[in-house]
Amino acid sequence: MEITRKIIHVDMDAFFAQIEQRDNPGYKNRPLIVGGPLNRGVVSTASYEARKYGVHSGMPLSRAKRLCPRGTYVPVDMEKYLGESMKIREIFYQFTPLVEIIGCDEGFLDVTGCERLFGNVLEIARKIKGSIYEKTNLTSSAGLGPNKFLAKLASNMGKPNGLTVLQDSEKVMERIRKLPVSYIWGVGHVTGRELRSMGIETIGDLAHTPVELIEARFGELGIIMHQMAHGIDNRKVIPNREAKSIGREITYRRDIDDISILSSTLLLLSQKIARNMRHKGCRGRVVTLKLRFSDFKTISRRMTLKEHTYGIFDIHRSSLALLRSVDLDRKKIRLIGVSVSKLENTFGFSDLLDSSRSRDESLTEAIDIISRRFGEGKLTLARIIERDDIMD
Ligand code: TTP
Ligand code: MG
Repeated sequence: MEITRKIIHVDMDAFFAQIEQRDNPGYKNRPLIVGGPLNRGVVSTASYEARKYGVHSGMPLSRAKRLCPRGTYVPVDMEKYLGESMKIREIFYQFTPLVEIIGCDEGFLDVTGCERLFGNVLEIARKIKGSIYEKTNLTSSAGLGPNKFLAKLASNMGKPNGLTVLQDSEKVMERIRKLPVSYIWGVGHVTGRELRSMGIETIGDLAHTPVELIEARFGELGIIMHQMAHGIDNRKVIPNREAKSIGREITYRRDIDDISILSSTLLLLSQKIARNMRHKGCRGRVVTLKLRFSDFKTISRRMTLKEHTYGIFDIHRSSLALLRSVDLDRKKIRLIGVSVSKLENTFGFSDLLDSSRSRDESLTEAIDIISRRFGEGKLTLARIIERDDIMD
């Protein structure tokens, strides 16, 4: 019998804004907008008081000022937020090593089996929230669920300062079916609009639509979305601290000797790895290329870079150089893989600290944002071709 997992998701409330409100009593209970120089004129976040005016993260500051002219506007003070972020992380690790940190203010904890040590899951979540408040004077929201999707949905539902449980599978569907479909992971503006054009407005609508219809329209992602609408999500909590390397590999449907296809594949793999590294908040310094030939002989080649990176083109350039160093004469390739190791944790801040970011990394971020907005697979680098030759 499979054990039901116990996952807790914790996310700080209006993180940057709450810190500023804590440190400046005059900002308390007032619309406060944090953004500015470092973030090139966009809102980083807004206090819940400011959100009532329609102000949200990512919005141009000029627009925020029109919506909320009487709000207080303060610049980003990353150093300060980083310090608070570290304290929160340390608290997570007091409960379990199975912590997956996302960005600067949230994390998943797999506390399956921790009950004997710390009390039941609800008790653990309360303790985490309590410790965070005690150490930082900041409120957070926690969600409990049998998987990552439901845990994150739960923490979102209770914001701010909430503690929401979506553990009992019989009651879960009742609680989530009326929520807009945008609450499903991976459903952004474009997918949301397409779903609505199919008459699917809520999670319940999606759950009741035959999976074949969703798959026909959205492919693999459709199947995953449909499962989530049923409260199913099999992704594991992947502890950041344990990741030694991040890699991807691809087996071709037919063996390949065309260098341009191999190079394009490396670019595709580099894109996926770069995105994964960015999400995990880490950079790496060693790039390894793995090749399996048609006779199943497998080799690997590695190189150390001058600096740590999560940039697509750094990874691509290095893996391509490694490929060129291999004698491919009359050989065909069956499998190609790239991995990046010697990882260092940037604690998810590399995307926020402009000064620590190389141009390649900025490009990685831009591609990442665009891909998310337009949907995975729809928009990809022009040089990623021959997708039909590729089998994951
Ligand atoms: P979030 O957790 O997405 O937002 P939040 O903590 O401000 O508010 P919520 O209560 O809804 O969780 O992001 C955490 C911090 O990351 C946020 O305070 C500021 C920063 N951030 C940006 O700088 N730009 C962005 O586009 C987003 C979404 C967040
Ligand atoms: Mg938050």
